[in-house]
Amino acid sequence: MRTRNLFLTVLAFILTISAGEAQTKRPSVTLQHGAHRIGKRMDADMQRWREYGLGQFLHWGVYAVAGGHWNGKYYAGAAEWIRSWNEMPHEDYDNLYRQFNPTGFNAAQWAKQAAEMGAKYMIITTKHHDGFCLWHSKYTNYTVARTPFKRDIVKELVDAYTKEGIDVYLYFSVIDWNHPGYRAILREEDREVYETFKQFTRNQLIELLTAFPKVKGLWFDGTWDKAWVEQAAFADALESELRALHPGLIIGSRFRADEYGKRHYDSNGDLMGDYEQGWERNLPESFDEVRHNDWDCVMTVPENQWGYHSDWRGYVKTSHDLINMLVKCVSMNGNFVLNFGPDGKGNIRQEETKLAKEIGEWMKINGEAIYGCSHVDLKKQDWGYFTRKQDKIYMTVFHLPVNGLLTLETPKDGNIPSKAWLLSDKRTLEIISAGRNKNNHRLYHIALPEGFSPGAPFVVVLETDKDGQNDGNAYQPAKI
Ligand code: FHN
Repeated sequence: MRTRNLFLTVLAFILTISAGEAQTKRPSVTLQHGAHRIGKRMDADMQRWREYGLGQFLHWGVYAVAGGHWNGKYYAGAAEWIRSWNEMPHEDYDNLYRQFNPTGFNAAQWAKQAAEMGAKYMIITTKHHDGFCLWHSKYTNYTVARTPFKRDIVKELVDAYTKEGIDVYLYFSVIDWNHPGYRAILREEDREVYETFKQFTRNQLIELLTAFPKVKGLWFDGTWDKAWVEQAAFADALESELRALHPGLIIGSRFRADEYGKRHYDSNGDLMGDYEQGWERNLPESFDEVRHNDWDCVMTVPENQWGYHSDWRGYVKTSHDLINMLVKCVSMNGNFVLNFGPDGKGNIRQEETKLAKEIGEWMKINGEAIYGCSHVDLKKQDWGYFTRKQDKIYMTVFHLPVNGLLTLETPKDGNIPSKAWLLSDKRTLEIISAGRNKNNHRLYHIALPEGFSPGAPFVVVLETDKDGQNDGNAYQPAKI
């Protein structure tokens, strides 16, 4: 009897332990159309993507002709959505292409401006939700070929940006308000016509990759409709087909859902696609939020305008705001993609040109702290952000402390700073050892030159030394 009791106790103990383990384990659902890789994609193409730091987004289409107004009325939504506004009859919108004649368009000039801003990649809206194609698609008549302008804009942009050394990615909206088979929700009677839409989508994607073999990836949008989310098997097969057609192709997490309708992260919590594509006009607050994945953040200059709106209202970001976001992204292993919405004549608006110039000037001096840089496992400080490249740590400062001291904290066995200087003019900065905190982390102050007040974000470079064990400091707990 005692043996039996002992056996039951041991069994209960084992069951308790296993139940506890099961609770902490990741969910494990058998998926056919979930993530096909766990963890980061590590090939050379993806490494190149990871090192971009800064990109440019271009939203351009026939909506730029309307510029956020119709019949003298102001549209408060995002300009590229104006077709969905009650004040704009669909028929009017669908005829806008007849007025699309951007004679000021000069792809080489746009590419030069982007290069001077410091962008390493560009994403162009080949087709937004309205279905209008900026390339000569043979699968629809609703393309630039039928406008007075006629020229293949995607081709000109791919050539010009590639020539400037900027990698090109193609934005493609799965939502297509112009295709007769497009549906947001599928009723039984729509299934047949929706098949034509699926084939059309596949044809266009294959067409794009075949026509523009130099592009590096596809940037999908408009994939949230229930009708599309239900196409897990089709979209998964299509993604594989596109990858096979275009080796090295980079696709983010916004293309397809798994068979349970989960988007971006599958039902097991694994990222679907090569990087997380969920940060739009919004940045993660902490590194934990990005779960160690690659990711990008796409950002508008005003609050929410992607396509050209002639009348920006509300707060318009400054170059310092945007540089802050850029550095914050890179400090958490993300790329920052700044949007431009050229007007209906093919001109980039003055406000955007000014920002591009200011960002470019900053990047010329400080780009070393951005390109090829990644997250640093150091406690975030109030003055700004850390980034790292090989043996160098960069401190990009946005908030200058009144005492002129930039504090940093290194873990118990971490490297210690051995040399610090200003990136802009190489002036050496004093490193003051400031003891340890209650976690036994070492504290240091980097002393800025007397009266230093650059009026713009600036970068301090740090070299570190592993041999910091005998700095003579030890934390002495206070008696309280
Ligand atoms: O609806 C679009 C919007 O117009 C714009 O293209 C952005 C860019 O990421 N994407 C969609 C909203 O998520």
